[in-house]
Amino acid sequence: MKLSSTFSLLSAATLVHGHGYLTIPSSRTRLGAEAGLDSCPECSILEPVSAWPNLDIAPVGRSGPCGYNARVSIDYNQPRSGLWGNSPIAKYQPGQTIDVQWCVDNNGDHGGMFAYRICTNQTLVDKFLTPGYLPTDEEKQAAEDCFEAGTLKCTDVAGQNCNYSPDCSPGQPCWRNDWFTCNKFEGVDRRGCQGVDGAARGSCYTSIAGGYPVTKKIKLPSNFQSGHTLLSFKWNSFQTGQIYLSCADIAIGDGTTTVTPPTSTTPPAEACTKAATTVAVKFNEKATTSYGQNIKVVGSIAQLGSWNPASAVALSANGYTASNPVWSTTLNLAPGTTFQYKYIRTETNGAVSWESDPNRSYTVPADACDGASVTVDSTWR
Ligand SMILES: [Cu+2]
Repeated sequence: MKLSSTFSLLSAATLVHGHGYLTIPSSRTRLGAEAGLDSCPECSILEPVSAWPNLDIAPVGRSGPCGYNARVSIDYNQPRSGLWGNSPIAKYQPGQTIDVQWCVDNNGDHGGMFAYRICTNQTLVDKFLTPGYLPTDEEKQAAEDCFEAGTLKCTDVAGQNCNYSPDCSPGQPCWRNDWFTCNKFEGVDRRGCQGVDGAARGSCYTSIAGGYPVTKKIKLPSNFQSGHTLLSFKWNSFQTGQIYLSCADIAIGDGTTTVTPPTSTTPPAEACTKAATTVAVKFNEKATTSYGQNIKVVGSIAQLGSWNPASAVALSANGYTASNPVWSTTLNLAPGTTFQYKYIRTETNGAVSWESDPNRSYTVPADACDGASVTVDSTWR
């Protein structure tokens, strides 16, 4: 039986649910399908919502940044032991440009725009990495807001063609090319999202009518590292009031705090004539203080008072000026020592104020040569 194109599109929207999910890197949704748990990986839908023309006004609700599949009752915001969310499935470097791909089903190519996002607030992301823990709707929304703030712009990739949506008009909120766009929804040639790659039907897996891959490049943040974080994918439908979300567990860098070493610790071309037994670690903390206040450093190792403010190491204000209010001290620490620390501010009456969370952390260079020194600069927070 031959249906009019309008009728068949409406059927797709109302009778068949779902139509896109992140495939490269492997999303939790893809892993759910490969494990045989999720019979329709393209069916994680946030609906009904306002998906167009404003791309980021819809509350994310139960779907969260990783998606909820109501058809099979799987919440991808919660790790599942042995299957997803327990460890990164891909490891990248900060600032690396990578290929990403999602898959759109032939029956549900609703056109529209899509984005890839990184949330650099590890505390928010950790809610989605905790075994056995299901994030609350409030935690899902807080993370979603963070992911939206961390949209990886199409325009960040040199040479990538970043167009405006042919289904959006100048002046509308969707008129932006930091997001990626599908082709024209009702285009006669290479239409919709499937037209972006123009690949053959079935080139990627969907359960309903065969999938078409949609491939782009994104540039990961250069100033963020995490041993385990999430890449979230979001597709806003043009045709229907639907948003599709999925996410992948990835690593960016080695997850340690990066501190720029001064030139004196630049790795030597040849081995040291003598390895260091201690390294002079200079702590510079910019903190504007008033008369009677002092800055100290306290941390997890004995040399830093084992977190006891009474045993904290006092910094000197010898280099302090109004334009550069720096407090300093130098400690000789063993190579390879790892510790956490914070600065505190003390008053003459003994009151102590701590810097805000999280704790700072540092590892003394393990392969330092004799006489090496390093400087750790920071600013009161
Ligand atoms: Cu649909």
